[in-house]
Amino acid sequence: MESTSQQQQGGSKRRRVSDEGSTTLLRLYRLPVSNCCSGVLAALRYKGLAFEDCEPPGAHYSDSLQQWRPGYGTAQYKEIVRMGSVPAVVLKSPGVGSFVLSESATICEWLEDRHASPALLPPAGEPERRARLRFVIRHHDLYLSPATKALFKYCDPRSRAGGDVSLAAALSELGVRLRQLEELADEFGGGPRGDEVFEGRAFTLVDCCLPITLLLPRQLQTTLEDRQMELGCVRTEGRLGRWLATVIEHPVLAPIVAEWRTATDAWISRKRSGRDDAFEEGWWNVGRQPMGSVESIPIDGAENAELEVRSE
Ligand SMILES: N[C@@H](CCC(=O)N[C@@H](CS)C(=O)NCC(=O)O)C(=O)O
Repeated sequence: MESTSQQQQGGSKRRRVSDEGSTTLLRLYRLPVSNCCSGVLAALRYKGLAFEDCEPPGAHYSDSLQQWRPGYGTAQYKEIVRMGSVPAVVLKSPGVGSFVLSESATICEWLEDRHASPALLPPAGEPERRARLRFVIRHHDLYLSPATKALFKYCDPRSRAGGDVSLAAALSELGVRLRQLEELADEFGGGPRGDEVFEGRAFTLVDCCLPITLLLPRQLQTTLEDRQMELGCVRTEGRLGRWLATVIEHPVLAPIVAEWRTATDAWISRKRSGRDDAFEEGWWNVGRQPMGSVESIPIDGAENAELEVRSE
């Protein structure tokens, strides 16, 4: 973003992509309950980029579901974002027009290409190191996240009535994917930063994109506790569990985790009620915090010196 200006204030880097009246505007469409949105949000905040923090337009009352629904998947939102999913970004530059992108991993990699510093991937000169991390994110997007989200419907007691064969299969699939991730996390062990960051060497896109998904099964546990939920939870004693417990305290992630917990707890209790009318207008904004301003984020360039030095 050529028009981006950088400010040094109190030792923190703050960069504006969007200023009132300025040339370039970055908008993020997201919802606080969405695990897929958290990675993009974390990457934007880590890089200190300001953006317009928006919900997808098109919220409505669904006659068929008999509940209020947020804007994703609607025709109105699809006019802006073809896939209809969140997260999505829109970059508006005069003379260039709108650039629209969805799919969280693609957005994160685009941010990395546009705003190389502070870096969230190893430099291009280390292709295998980059590829290993991107594999972890691909594993999350293709396998872990869908397996986790498959549990959502069982929060509603109406979905659990009449036998749990499909829930057992869903938990088993999630268990397989989690054990694969635990093995991957072990392979990354032994680096200079220990279990503080997934790679063991630097804070990367994996630290941005995975934590919320990994917190989800525990959050759902109250609902499904009598149903072998342990199978679908990260083991606290392993490297993956130690990393997860540490990384969610990172100043970039902590507010995102807090917002997500509030939103998700509220969503789960609605779902557990088994009542469609519990999903009243605006439920998807419970707990929502304005995240687009970067004023309060301590971005310490030295923190990721390992990536910064190498990318120069
Ligand atoms: N692989 C996608 C998944 C996005 C996704 O499934 N988002 C959900 C919310 S968590 C959504 O927008 N669902 C509604 C839809 O796709 O119509 C990504 O990482 O961006």
